[in-house]
Amino acid sequence: MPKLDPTSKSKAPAKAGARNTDSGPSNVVGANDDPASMKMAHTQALAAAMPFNATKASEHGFDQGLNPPPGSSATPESNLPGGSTLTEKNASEKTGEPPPPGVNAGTRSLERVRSDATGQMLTTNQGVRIADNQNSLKLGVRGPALLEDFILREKITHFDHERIPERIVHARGSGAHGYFESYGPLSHLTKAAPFKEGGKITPVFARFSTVAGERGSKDTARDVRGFAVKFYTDEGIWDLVGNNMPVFFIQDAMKFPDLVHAVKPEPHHAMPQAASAHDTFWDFVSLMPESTHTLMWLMSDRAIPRSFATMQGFGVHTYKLVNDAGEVSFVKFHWEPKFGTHSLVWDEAVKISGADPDYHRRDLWERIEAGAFPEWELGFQVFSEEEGAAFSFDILDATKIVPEELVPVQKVGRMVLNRNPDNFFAETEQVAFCVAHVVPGIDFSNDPLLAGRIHSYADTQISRLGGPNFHEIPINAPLAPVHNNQRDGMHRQSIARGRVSYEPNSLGGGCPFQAGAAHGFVTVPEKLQAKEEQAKVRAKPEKFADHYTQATLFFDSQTPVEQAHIAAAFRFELSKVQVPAIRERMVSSLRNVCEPLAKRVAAGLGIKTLPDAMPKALEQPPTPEVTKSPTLSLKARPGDGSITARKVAILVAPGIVGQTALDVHAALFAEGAVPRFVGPHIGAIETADGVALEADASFENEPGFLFDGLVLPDGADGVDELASLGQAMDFVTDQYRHAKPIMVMGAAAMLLDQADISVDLPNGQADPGIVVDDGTGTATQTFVKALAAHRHPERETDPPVL
Ligand code: HDE
Repeated sequence: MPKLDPTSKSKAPAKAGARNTDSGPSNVVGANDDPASMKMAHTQALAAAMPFNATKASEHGFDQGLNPPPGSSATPESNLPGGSTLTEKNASEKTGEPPPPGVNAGTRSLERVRSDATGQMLTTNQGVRIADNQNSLKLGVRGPALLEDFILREKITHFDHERIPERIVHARGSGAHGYFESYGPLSHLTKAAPFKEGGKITPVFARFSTVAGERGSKDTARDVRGFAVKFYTDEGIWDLVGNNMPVFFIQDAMKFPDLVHAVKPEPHHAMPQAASAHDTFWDFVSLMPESTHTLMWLMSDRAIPRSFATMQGFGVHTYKLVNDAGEVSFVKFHWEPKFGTHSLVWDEAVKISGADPDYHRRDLWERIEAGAFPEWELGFQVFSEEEGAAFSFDILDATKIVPEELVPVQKVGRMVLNRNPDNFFAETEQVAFCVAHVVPGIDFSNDPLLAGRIHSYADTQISRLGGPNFHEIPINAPLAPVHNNQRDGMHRQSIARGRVSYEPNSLGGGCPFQAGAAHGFVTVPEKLQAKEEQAKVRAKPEKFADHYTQATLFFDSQTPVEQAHIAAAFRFELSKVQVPAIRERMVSSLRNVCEPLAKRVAAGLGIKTLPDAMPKALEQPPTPEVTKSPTLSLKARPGDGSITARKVAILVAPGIVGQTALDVHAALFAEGAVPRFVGPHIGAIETADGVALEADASFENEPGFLFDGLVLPDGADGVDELASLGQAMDFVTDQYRHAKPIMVMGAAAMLLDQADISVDLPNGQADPGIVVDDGTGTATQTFVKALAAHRHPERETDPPVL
């Protein structure tokens, strides 16, 4: 602090006044040698530059509301007025050097908070090195333990509070970092930051989840999967919080707690976990016929994906795109997986849930670590308000799709997930997606389900993440600058400089000032025209009453195998329902979707006489534009034809021919698959040709249903050994039953015989999923093709014969 200049006597009162915080000098005269009075003088000049609130007039009237101006601001003569304290320049190692003006250091990359203990000593949370991490402090070696032991107490206290509430829905999940790359400028459609130019990269964090199960529940439950993507755009966070199915069970947020209570474990005994196959779920949905379309998806194989990387994603609701000129289009968001849409079969999903409850988490992690990065293209279905109004269904109804035959999907970019999190809790558990996080260029439709979501997501974080500052948790912090007048709250991290935390202000030169229409988010204006839109009412639009047309569309668009799986899933789920009236009610509802389906399900449930079809809310629904949409079948997206990341078991036992097994292994690995030698035990296996070979998995620790394909090796003694082992034969049977490809080499043909497996399909044709090595050298490539096709369901029978 400069000393007072005794010669500048005339400024002394001002200087002295500037040292008081309860009142100031009556007349501010700046003295260049005195920071306090300079601050006072510069603040006075800044405040005087804003003699009135220049934007006040713009707050009034409809047209002004559409086009708010930027807030008025004034630039201070120095950085003194914006500072909290004159002592800020007294830097220490802790306070650091000031960042450049206008910077909020809390929004920088995650590197600012990553920690690395490599080569470091253990410390307390206060950074005090811990000499002994084995013993608590005791009076003598036999105790008693002392209250003074601050090291033990800190450690235990922290441990006691390690858990946070799990998500009320979507508790079980897994996530990864990556990027979104825009294919080209989309300025004619939207001004949203990620789409501004071709090749533009926006960092993302994606999380996939099941809905109903608790945080520790199995991955392969029959359930909808969450598909949430956080875009860290340069204009703020955009969260596209979607699912792997394009429709939802209910039409109005009012029913969401009811739906979730119905599907979650029943309240009296808290069972079943992560399952919809119980009374309360089917009681609710059978009384809510608008659920029927989503039930068709839920009973389809979409609900038991092979991998997060092989699921489609959907924004579900209709959103709006807005361009620079303020023109609005409606949009549905789609994610299309590069590796195709592939699913499990139910028997397989059930078995996997026991052997590897982390199946999907593991798969996502392993793919990324192996460099087989999951990838999706983002697609837009764009239509105008007029087009939307003319559709036979309501675009605000989340139980309806817009068929791709009606509005094609245009690909606008791709998302690649190329980095696993460092820490599951800090990133995947603490990430807070929020439907209300949109950026200029994207806006909401009036979907009443969406409206409830806009509220819910921020609200839930307040109890889950412990207060209103969850946006400051590093994974949630935007990369775009954050400046506002929100202050305080639990766990506040940012240290706001200055005395101003309100707007309008002149003491901070009006800052942070409102961005105005040119830069800021302006909600799309919407004029309500129809009479029924001009009064408050609790009701739904008429078109929402068509509950069945699109359920039928979905079912009719599936392949016969998919239809059979849907029927079997209804049969299974409803067979778990204890109250017959609920089963029958559901069958009566299915009669409105498809009579043969209802009959098939009824037969499976032992219902001899079909109940009457459920009365419809809308007896004469409008004629649909599309009655078959092949893109709704999983088969429509086979993927890139590769076998990237597919797991293949090569069975081994003492006496197999080692070299051929190694050759197949090498060939599969070269194609991007992950082959493993699986034997009666891990470790060295003696081969017939003396080639060194190690089994990396055993029949016990990695059973057959965890693999996408199976190779049975040559070598008579080895094959005999395998044939004598029940677990090895289960391996073979499961692969066959789950319609997966099997390659048979030389002597191993005997294993098929022993398992009663025919190389021909029930219709007499050759089973394309069983590749017998005929010695011509082409078998491995044929097997690779069979593996790329993923499954060979032509061999399936219901019930399975094997
Ligand atoms: Fe959610 N949903 N949801 N939801 N949802 C949550 O937010 C909610 C809905 C979805 O990986 C919660 O942070 C309401 C549809 C995903 O962290 C909560 C309604 C769709 C995730 C919530 C819906 C979703 C959530 C629980 C009806 C597909 C996981 C924890 C009005 C478009 C995000 C949380 C993640 C999570 C509320 C319906 C997708 C409670 C009120 C429709 C992917 O806020």
